[in-house]
This record gives sequence, structure tokens and C-alpha cells, in this order.
Amino acid sequence: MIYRYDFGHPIDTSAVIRQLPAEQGELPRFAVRREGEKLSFSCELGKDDFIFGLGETVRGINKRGHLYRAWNSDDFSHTEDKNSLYASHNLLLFSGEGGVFGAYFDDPGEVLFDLGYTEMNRAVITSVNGDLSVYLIEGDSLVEMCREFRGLTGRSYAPPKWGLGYIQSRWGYASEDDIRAIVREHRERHIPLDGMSMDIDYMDDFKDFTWNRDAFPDLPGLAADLKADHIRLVPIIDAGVKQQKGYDVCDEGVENDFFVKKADGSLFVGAVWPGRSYFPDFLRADARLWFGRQYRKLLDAGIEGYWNDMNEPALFYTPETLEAAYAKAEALREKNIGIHEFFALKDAFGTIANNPEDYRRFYHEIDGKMVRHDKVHNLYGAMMTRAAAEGFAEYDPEKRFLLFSRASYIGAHRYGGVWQGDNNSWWGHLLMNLKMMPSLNMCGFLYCGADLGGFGCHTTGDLLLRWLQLGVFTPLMRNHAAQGTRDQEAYRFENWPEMRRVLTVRYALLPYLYSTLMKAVLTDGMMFRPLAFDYPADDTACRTEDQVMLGDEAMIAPVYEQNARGRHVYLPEDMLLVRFRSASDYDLVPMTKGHHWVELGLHEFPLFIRRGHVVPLAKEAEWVEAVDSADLNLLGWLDGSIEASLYDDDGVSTAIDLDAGLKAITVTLRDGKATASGEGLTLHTNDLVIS
Ligand code: MIG
Repeated sequence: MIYRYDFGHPIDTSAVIRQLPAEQGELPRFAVRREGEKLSFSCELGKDDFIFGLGETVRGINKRGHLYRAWNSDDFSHTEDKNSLYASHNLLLFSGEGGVFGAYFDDPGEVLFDLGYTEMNRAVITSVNGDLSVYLIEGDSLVEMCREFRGLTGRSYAPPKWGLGYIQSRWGYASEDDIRAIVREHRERHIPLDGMSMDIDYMDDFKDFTWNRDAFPDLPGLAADLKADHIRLVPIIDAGVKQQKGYDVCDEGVENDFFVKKADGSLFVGAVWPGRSYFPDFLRADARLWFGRQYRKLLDAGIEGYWNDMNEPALFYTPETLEAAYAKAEALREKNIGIHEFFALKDAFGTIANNPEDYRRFYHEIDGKMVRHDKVHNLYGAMMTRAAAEGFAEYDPEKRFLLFSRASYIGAHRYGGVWQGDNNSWWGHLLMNLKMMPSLNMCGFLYCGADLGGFGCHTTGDLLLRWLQLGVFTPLMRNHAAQGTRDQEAYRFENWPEMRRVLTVRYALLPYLYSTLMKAVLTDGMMFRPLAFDYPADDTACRTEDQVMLGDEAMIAPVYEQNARGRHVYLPEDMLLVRFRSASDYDLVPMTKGHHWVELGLHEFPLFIRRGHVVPLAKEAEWVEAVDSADLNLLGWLDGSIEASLYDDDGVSTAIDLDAGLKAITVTLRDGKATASGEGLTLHTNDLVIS
């Protein structure tokens, strides 16, 4: 059950789609305290209680022990000390001796989550503005509470099936020739590929919905050629619109009053990649509709996938902060500055970007009222995602488009996916990628993934290989790197044949992965779960965070340390180890519940299948449309007959239905021999381990 409690004047964030009546009594479970505008909710924690949730944040799956802050931030250094990344997913799930309960803090402004940070055994959640709805979730299990929460916030976005293909990306592909060359290298070496993302380099002067006509003389032609080769272009769109007379998006936005304004009614200006820019008021339905329609320029060129960036919104500077910094510097110029002035000077420029003062400088129009940005900051990116999705739905309501965003708020999970932003080529970020997956899933974000190989810093052949081994399982599987870093396409490395073989596993698992994702979409479930969700009575499992459950059948446990040739794995029950080298080369090792050391050469990675379950494996394919979902080899360890199921559909239409797409699979065991049947499926049972 979910109960709503209102405080102050909550702003409608549209995170919630099921309107609940506000409860009149006091909020149970928390002590509520007001201090000026601030409102805090405090609860005691048993010393071994767990706290899950918070979606896209650093650190563990159990969020206990740190201070987090809901404040969408363009921060390219995801170190442990960070309190915020690009998203605000204000869901907490408590689990411990006293049972389980959850709380969702629907507040689009700044919220602090002190989860046993100030006091080890106390959680204090503070709404800085004090205007919010708190949804209290009561249930019997973590899994069930997540399902209920999804019921409250709406069904998750379903990507087109091709969006589960491998996407190659880089900040720096600047021309049609660049794109074609990368594609050619993949196809010639038979490295599977379904998408090429285009970063800001494709634009004309960083102007949204334009492209550089010299570098891309015939974008529709390029899109069509690539599509004939089963590859889609996925361009980036930024939140800021270049301030330039004669640029139609700018002119239209100004004429129709779609951009955010300052208190005096003048347009707010902030500088991002195009230089001085205006920012659409995505919180307004009319501005969203208008912005969403701009995607037509690229949709008409045949482009079916997009990523929305810089929508926290990121601000490099505003004329005001820049002026203030110059003034500070000027004042110090003639002096023989001491060390304190020196640091003040450095800070004057160092704190220009994403400055809190700038987020208080502009306003949104909500129901005819002007609302200062900082009160609704965390909604901005979500509403940009919504604008795009609504634009696509209007363009072609029957078709699924690929969409993922950097900034998000719960509610945006209905419109698109997210990528985890600017990580680094660090082994620790491979592990963080893994840990974030279930947390994002709890909050509804199912289509997600991180920049494989790492965005910032120079990657290495072994890191990319290991990271691809994790990426095999994440719905968004994209290799992306920052400008100025070492070339990161798989084929640039001497061990590319091993990377290619890893990618064959992705495509062979595609029927299973797509089925698992879509089942989660259609049943309000999770594709990835912490072990704590499935084995709540097993404390070792609950405290194991470098392994994650995948669907109802499997568990993943990637290697995330350099030079490791294996890893420790805890099996909460009997499982079959599939030690993959490629889609056609793997070992099957039945393993019993308990602790194990699993040997994994650099070119090997594991999938664990729960005893009594099967995972289907298709034949190798180089693009999603070539995957034969009807001819499957079942992997598993069985000691009796079982019923399983697999979801599939055409992969493109928006009409998705669980019953229509679910195919039953029956595996019958007789005299130690397995036979399998499923409607319209050719099933092979040679790889079933029977005992
Ligand atoms: O300020 O478009 O997270 O993926 O490559 C950097 C350039 C802007 C940040 C995105 C990243 C992208 C980059 N962008």
C-alpha cells in the first residue's frame, strides 16, 4: 500500500500518475521537523538495517553511510565523495529487523539524504524548500514495494529492439567519412554493430537540430545507407539553444516566449557549447510541444534514436557570473596578492560553472505563476526527455524511438532511458556501473547503461574488454569516450578479436535479454535486482554488492579488477556457471551454494543460471535484426521438468502486450534425457546439465 502525505505546497512534478488522496493524519515512521523553510524527516535505523534506492548515485547498492543530495549536477568526476550526479531519484527502501518500508520524496528542489552519515543509526531526509509530497510505501518485500511504486509512477519506457544492439560512440566523430570509416572497420572485422552515435561535432556550430552541411552533405542519404546495413545513427541534442538571430529554433523560441526568463522579464542567458544560449521552459506544455516538434528535422532525415545531454541544465557561465569573476580579478591585478587572494582569484573562475546563484537567476512558468528555477531544478532534464518523447509520439505514435537522457527525475522513466554520464576509464567505475543498475531499476529506469570503456581518461585494452563483458548484460550497450582520449573503438586494440567474441555473446543472449527487459517493463518489475531483494534471509547475499540478479533466471558477476584472472563469487543457491568466451565457446560448470573462486581468464566472463531455470542462447549475429529468436539453445542445470517463458515482439511497434508476446517453453525430463518444446520455437537441449 502507498499513502500520500503533503507538506507545504507541493509542486506537481508528474512523477506520479495515480492520484492518491492526501492522508490527514501524521506521517508514520518519521519524526517531522520544520526549521524555517526546511523540513526534515528523521527515523532511527537498526544497526544492521539496509537502505536501498536513490537510483543514479555513487557508492554502494546499500546507500547507508553517506550523505546524498538531490541536485542534478553536471559533474564529470564521479568520485566516492560526490553527493549528486545528474539525476534525482528520491526513493528510499528500508529493510531490517522491523521489516520493510519505503518512502518517496516527491520534491523537485534540493533534498538532502543523510543516511547514517551524521549519526550512524539515523536517517534524516531534509527538503530544503519544505514543499513536497511524501509517499509512504508499506509492503512485505522489497520486490513487491518496487512493483507498487512503479504502479504509482507508471510503466517504464520500452526501447526499440535495435536499441539493445551495440552502439559505437565518441565525442569527435566529425564527418560522414568518420562515421563510415568506423562502421566499415566493424563490419569488415565482423564486430557486431547496430548504432553509431553522433556527438555535438555533427551540429552546425553546436546548434540543436542542425547539422554541418560540409561534413554531412547528405545526412538523410547517410542514415538510409547505414540503415540498409542495419545500423542507426543516434545524434545528441543539448538543452541550450544558441542565441543567434536568423537561427530558426532561437527565433521561434523568442517569438513565442518559450525560453526561461529572469525576474525582470528579460531572457535568461547561459553559455554552453554554442556559446550564449537560451533555455526552453520544458516545464511548460506548450514549450515542450514546440521543442518536441523540432526533432522532426532529424526524424525526417530518417533518424530514429537520440540522446539528450546538458539538461541538468549545465551552465558553463552566465554573463553575470563571468562579469563578477572579471571584477574580482581586476581588483586584484595591481596588488602583490597573498596566498589567500590567490585562491580567491582561482575560485572566482573555478566556481563559475553550474553556479548555485545562476540557478536562482531564472524562472519557469507553472500554471501562470513564475517559479524560481532552484525550486524545480531537478525536473528540467526529465521534462526535456518528455518533450522529445511526446514529439516522437506525435510524429509516429505506432513506432518506438530510442531515447536516453543524462539528467532525470522519477517520471522520466516513462519517456526514455538514461546513461550514467561522464564516468572515467577506471576499474572502480566498471564496478559502479554494475551497482547502479539495480538502483536505477528500482526507480523505474530500465533502459540504461554506462559509457563502456569509460568516458574520461585513456582506457586500456583489458579494461575495455572487461567492461564489454559487463556491457553484454546492460540494455544500453554503448562504447563512448571523451574528446582527447585514446581511440576507444574495439578494433583499435590488439585484443579486439576477444572483444568481438564477447560481443557475439551479447547478440546470442539478445532474445533472453530483450525478453527480460520487456517482462520488467510489462510487469512493473526489475531487470536487475540486488541479491538482497531475492535472498532477504541470507545476510551474506544481502551484503554482496558485486554480483547482481538478472531476470528471474540468472546472476551476473563481472571481473572488475585489473590483472585479475578470476574472482570470488558467493552463490546464494546452486547455480550453473556458464564461462563464456564467445557465443559458441563456453564451459558449463554446475556449482553448489556457497563461496567459490571462479577462474576467469581475461577473455572469459561468467553468467550464473539458477538451478531449475534455463537461459536461451541464439546463434551468432552481427546486428539485432539478424538474431534468430526462434532457434534457441537452452542452457541450464535441471533435476526435473520445468516451465519457462520468453517474451518477444516485432521490436518496433508501441503496441506491446505481455500475453501476446509471451511464449511458453516446456522442458520435460524423462530417463535423464531432456526434450523441450515451445510454440514456434526450435529448441536444443544438448547443453542442459541434468542431475
Ligand atoms: O560538456 O557532447 O556527458 O557524453 O560526449 C560535455 C560532449 C558535453 C557531456 C556528455 C558526453 C558528451 C559530451 N557532453
